[in-house]
Amino acid sequence: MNISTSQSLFEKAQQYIPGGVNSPVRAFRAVGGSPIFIKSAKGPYVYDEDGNEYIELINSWGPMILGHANDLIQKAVSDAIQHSFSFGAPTRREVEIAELIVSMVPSIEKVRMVNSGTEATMSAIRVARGFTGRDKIIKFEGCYHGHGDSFLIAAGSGAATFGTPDSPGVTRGVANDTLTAPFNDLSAVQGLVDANKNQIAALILEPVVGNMGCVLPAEGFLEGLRRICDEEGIVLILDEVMTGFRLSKGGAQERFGITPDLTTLGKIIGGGMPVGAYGGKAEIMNWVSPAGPVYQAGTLSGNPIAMAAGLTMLNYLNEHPEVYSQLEVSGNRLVNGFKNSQQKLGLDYTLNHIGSMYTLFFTSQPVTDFSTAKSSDLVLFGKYFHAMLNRGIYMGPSQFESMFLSTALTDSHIDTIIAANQESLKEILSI
Ligand code: KE4
Repeated sequence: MNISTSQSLFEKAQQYIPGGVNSPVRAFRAVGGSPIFIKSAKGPYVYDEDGNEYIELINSWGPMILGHANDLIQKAVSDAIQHSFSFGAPTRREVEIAELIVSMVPSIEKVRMVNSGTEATMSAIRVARGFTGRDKIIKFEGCYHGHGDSFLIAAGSGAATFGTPDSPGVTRGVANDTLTAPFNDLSAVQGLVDANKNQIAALILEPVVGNMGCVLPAEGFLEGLRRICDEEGIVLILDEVMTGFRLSKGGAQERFGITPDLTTLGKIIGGGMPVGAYGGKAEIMNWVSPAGPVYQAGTLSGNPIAMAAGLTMLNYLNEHPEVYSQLEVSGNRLVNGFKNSQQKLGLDYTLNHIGSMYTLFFTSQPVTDFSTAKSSDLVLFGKYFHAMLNRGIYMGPSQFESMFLSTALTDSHIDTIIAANQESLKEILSI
């Protein structure tokens, strides 16, 4: 496959941009080789600068749940830009999207728009600290909540990919206020809580983890966290930047029947434009400036163009619940196809899946937390990634990521992915 234009662009990019990319995981460091530069996308396809077509499973790391260049969202954005781009003043669409989010996610009584998932999670723990008057937070090893200092402790996603789960530049003071526990380990959480009585402001987690690869909550885990937070006056924050509006209309919290105190959102909420949000109980959110004393602000928060995209996306998902049943069918079709191939080839790699999220781990251990995710053979994953890429399937370039399906994938696309998976496994294992 000719990727010479991408290669020359990457050469040039590295002269001006750290690592040649504006977000580390894009650099293919974990899988080797030179990243492909995307020129355009439509539906289930992305096209690189050399004209190669790929069926894609990244979907911009989650936002493109309806596929790329969705006609409705494109029209909403092109209509909105006729009226300029940004005012730094309140606009109608911000009220409309807030009202819609509150109706779609019952635990959210008030919501604040920001520009990224990182801003959402940073702000959520700040308001939790302000509301409780406490300093410490609990996060889980392998969970990723963006690049805010408090979260770059045992972080997942790109931080795990590059072996910097504890990034330089994060001060000891900040690190001391972040306690970590293994995902799915309730007793470890109880231990931290007992050892830090009345000091823990918030507990934050991805209810279904995407950022150590896809890892599901064990039976009773989420309920146990809710109980502990209720007993201890700890703010339970579900980071649904990835799962929000993906695992159901109301996100993972609706699917698993858990009511958090705060929720963070991103990705799908912007329809591909830079949007994040945090929201939850009014008694907590009313601590956010200017209603309350916890300061948080943003020049482009609620940007009218981004709101046009996000509002169109959320309205569509709200009015077409069949999107979720379609994604369940697609996810099951893909995973059953992968499992059939593994059976045929006598393999037993772990395949974690829920709805339109999945990860094939190159380990035969059940993957239930970060340490078991790290038992995967990363070299083999790198070979698999390139074998799939060479067959026109564009996956996330890291073992510690979830793949995402969109409604633009037909059965034929899914069957093509299944066939490419089987051929790729045979190639890299020489079977
Ligand atoms: P952003 O700041 O990247 O918009 O969101 C941070 C974030 C917060 N919470 C969760 C659960 C997330 O998954 C993310 C970002 N996800 C990664 C993908 N694993 C973004 C991809 C990247 O870093 O380039």
